[in-house]
Amino acid sequence: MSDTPPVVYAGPKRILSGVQTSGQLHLGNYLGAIVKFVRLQEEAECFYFLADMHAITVWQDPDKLADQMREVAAAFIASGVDPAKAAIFPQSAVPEHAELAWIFNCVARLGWLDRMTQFKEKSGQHKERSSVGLYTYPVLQAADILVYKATHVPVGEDQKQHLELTRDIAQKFNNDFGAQGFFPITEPVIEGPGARIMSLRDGAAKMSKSDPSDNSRINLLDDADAMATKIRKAKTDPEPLPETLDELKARPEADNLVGIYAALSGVTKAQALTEFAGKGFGAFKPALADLTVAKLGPIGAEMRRLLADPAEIDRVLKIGVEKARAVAAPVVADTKRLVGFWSPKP
Ligand code: AQP
Repeated sequence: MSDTPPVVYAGPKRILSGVQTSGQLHLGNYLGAIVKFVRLQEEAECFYFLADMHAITVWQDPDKLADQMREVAAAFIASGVDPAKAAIFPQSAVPEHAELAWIFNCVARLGWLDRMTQFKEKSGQHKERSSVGLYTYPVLQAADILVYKATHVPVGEDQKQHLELTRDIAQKFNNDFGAQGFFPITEPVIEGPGARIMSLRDGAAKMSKSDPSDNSRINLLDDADAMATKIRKAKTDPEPLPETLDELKARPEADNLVGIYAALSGVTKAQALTEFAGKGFGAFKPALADLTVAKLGPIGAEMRRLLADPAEIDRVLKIGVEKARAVAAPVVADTKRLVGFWSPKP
């Protein structure tokens, strides 16, 4: 063993996250990720990308993909992400993501990817008919993060395993190429009651864009009536809300609705329970619907306003691409040098 202490990453704090451009954004994306994007932009340099390359790991209509991407951009901005503070850009417009992903494909081990539960869930019974991209998706995700040497990644709990893979890839790259401290060992930012929002129809399933039932999720572009109706119809049980978190945990649907209430009002689940313990869903659901409409209604309205001027969104994205490439290009150049790729003699 060498006496030299391991070199730790000494670069600046940087935040990176992305959202797939695969359909309408929902409350889970908002509470699990976008709310944190807004908070973190005050703390460090931020890069928020529109994950169109991840989106095409399953079929996307080419006539709709660019508009879906603008919709996610509009959701970020309408929620309070400030393009003057954070770079917002389409993943496919920064080729360094794909370039680094190939190198990482050669660093990551098959056994690591075989353990990824999201691939198992998304490929279901049809593994051999899934795209190769769906399988290597977490490797591209590692490249998305490390191409900016991001130190912190705000995500929902479903992404925890992928973040662990990113850390493994960074560590193995640093070891293999004698470059300790070159890539940071990125920290996930997963916290609070919004980190895992469940389907309104099934407390055991994650709220998801790809759930065939629209009633399972609140979309950011739903109108007030649709939001209130979905909450009114949300699956629950006949009991009044309990006093303790332990009792709540045993009732997944009630737990989810209380979690949504807590996350939207910026309190803990325990605090939300003190307000509603002993009350039935007849009292709780209308309060939750009012809160949801009050929080998300203005975001949907602002998204519609922004989407009416796609050229303005594109202007913001072009600036974001420039900011992103200015950081990503030198990281890829350094990575290629470490790998030993050719560069012309000066
Ligand atoms: N239900 C959720 N609760 C909390 N956070 C969530 N996120 C997604 N669903 C929830 C977080 O939102 C960010 C963007 O996710 P994504 O759209 O890139 O991918 P996803 O996790 O696969 O989201 P969906 O809605 O489930 O999409 P589909 O159905 O297309 O797979 C991430 O930070 C994620 O954690």
